Amino acid sequence: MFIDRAKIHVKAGDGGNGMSSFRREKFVPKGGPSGGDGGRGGDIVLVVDPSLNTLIDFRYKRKFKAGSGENGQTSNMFGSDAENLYIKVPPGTVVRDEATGEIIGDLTAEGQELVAAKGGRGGRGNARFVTSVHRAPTFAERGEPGDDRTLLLELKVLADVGLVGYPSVGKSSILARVSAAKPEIAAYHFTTLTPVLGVVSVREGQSFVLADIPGLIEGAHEGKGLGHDFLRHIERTRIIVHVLDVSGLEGRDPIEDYHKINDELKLYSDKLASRPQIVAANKMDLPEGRENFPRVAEYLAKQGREVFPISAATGEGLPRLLDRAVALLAEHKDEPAPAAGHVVYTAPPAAAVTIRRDDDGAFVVEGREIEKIVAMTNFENDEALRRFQLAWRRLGIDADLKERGIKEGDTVRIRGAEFEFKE
Ligand SMILES: Nc1nc2c(ncn2[C@@H]2O[C@H](COP(=O)(O)OP(=O)(O)OP(=O)(O)O)[C@@H](O)[C@H]2O)c(=O)[nH]1
Ligand SMILES: [Mg+2]
Repeated sequence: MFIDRAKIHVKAGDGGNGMSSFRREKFVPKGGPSGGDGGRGGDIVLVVDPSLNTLIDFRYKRKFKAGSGENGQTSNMFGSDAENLYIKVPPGTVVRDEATGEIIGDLTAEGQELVAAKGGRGGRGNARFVTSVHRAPTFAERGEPGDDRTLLLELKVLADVGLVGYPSVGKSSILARVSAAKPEIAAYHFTTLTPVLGVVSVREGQSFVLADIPGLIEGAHEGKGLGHDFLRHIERTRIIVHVLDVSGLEGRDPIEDYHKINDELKLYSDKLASRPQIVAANKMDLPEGRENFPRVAEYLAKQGREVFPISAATGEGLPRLLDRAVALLAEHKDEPAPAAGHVVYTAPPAAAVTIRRDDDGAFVVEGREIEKIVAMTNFENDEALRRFQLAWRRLGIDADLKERGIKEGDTVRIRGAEFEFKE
């Protein structure tokens, strides 16, 4: 089966905790602070593997977690960094952050990488907090939590040339004729339910990827037939070969078909409508095809459209069509533009702190920065606690809480931790 959408959950590694320790050496009465930093948590990195062509693996494995950094140690030893976790995806994978709906990556080229979730940095050990006035700090930071998010993956076929047209006009028959692909071919509509790719070798060293795209019908742009799903795929082809059943075997007029399909492309997006397009007038082996062809050809010529009479059944006319496709591809080398090589996802700016009440009356404080600070603070240490209070004041949370009517002794919750409010 061809799976072209998947939802996965990724959790980057947490940073290791910083260490709080003091040197103990022979003959040195009082050693200085020597706690090392924690190591960095592993990133979650998506990487393009051209040997894949579906997202099917994500049906079975949907959760990914990178390792945490090692904790810092005594004697100024740093914890080691965790390894990144690489997840292989097929070329043509578009990555969205579920929470914001924003596209965070468009992975097209072999080896292209996207850091989809950043590992947390290691907490600093107490040796890092020495200042001229504070020679023996006893506190250390905890590691920063790694990013945690749900990603929506969507595979859009990447092909040089797309076969577009009504059902049963012979798109799959063409692909089967000119490549080694073996799409299903049958007289009923919507035989092809998912795109099929084939490599077409025209002459020595000249080849391109041809996509057989499921048939379109009127109303496709609003979801009729197989609709949107496949218009999406056409978006990623550089050239469109519009296939018409010129024999009118099914009682439709090929000229009307031509307009209806182009209207659908246009209604879906102007970009699709303006993509280079040539017409393949198929089923020329049938007498009705030969009869209709002059009229259709004349009409399309007036529209400024190149048209090629072909028969997928006999192979007639196909070499000329393919030669023209190769020439057009050479003219339109760099569309659609490939995405940048390496993209690092940056989290949205720390949203302002929000405060809400829990059912039991407790005040719940939410916000990326304060939650991070809570996670990195060791509350058992007085000095760490004092630093926390400074950050708390800097973020102006006290004032907000008072505005919401907080009183001495009320409960405040942040990221699972509970505090008692004191003036
Ligand atoms: N006589 C004749 N029949 C053809 C030709 N090309 C395709 N057909 C027949 O037309 C029917 C539909 O062909 P397909 O290739 O499955 O059509 P399709 O466009 O892929 O159709 P969908 O996948 O349903 O969108 C089949 O019965 C084919 O054998 C041709 O050149 N000549
Ligand atoms: Mg087909």
